[in-house]
Amino acid sequence: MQRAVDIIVPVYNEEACVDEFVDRVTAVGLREALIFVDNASTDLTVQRIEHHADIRLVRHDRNAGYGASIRDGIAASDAAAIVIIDADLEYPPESIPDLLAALDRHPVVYGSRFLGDGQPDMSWIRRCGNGLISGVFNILFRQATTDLYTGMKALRRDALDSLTLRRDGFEHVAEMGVQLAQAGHRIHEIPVRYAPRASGVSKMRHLRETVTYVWYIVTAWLRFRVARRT
Ligand SMILES: Nc1nc2c(ncn2[C@@H]2O[C@H](COP(=O)(O)OP(=O)(O)OP(=O)(O)O)[C@@H](O)[C@H]2O)c(=O)[nH]1
Ligand SMILES: [Mg+2]
Repeated sequence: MQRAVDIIVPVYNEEACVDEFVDRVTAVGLREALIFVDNASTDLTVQRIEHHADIRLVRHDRNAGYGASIRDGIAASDAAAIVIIDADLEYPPESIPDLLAALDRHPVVYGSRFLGDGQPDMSWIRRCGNGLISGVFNILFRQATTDLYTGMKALRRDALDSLTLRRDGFEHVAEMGVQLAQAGHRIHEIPVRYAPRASGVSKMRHLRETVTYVWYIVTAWLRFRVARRT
């Protein structure tokens, strides 16, 4: 029987977060929906996941990138809907039911860090980078997102089926947003409470990443315009 939902969790060197993450997803009654995708972690992440013998795990034998992890998680699922959520507990697993509730009315629901009361605990450079990425995306693809680069979202199968994802790295996020918009989906957002990672090490170079993603969005828009004219 088709599952109602699978929760895809990309994970790379997050040994400190796995147990708490599993406990918190279990507490909201969604443990059996979990699919971890390990991206060739070099710490004890895999052992921590395998300790929970009932939980599904997809493994990469080399670090294939965040986008490749999401693709492989999607390929491992035939559920009617998927949730994608980072493993590092920056996004609360307790908000997954809220995403799923909104999915009843919208095929695509993103959890926005910028819609709640007050501003998230985030440096100004990250805040500006996020604003720039979402702003450029909104203007070019006629959307109204506040947080395109959120690490927490949910998609119904009809929206998933409109995607042909190819990007291996974090530009996957821009690729998914662009393809959803091109397929005519409106990205609906709900507020999620964001807390910067309390454990593990940040691997992001945010300024460089922002330029890369904005460039991806602009060139995708140009290609889309050219394709529509020919
Ligand atoms: N950085 C990184 N994360 C990966 C990779 N593969 C999977 N992940 C997971 O993807 C999720 C998002 O990655 P993060 O490094 O937390 O990205 P971020 O939230 O923008 O950056 P931080 O501020 O460091 O938390 C986490 O659950 C990672 O464990 C990878 O190759 N690199
Ligand atoms: Mg993170």
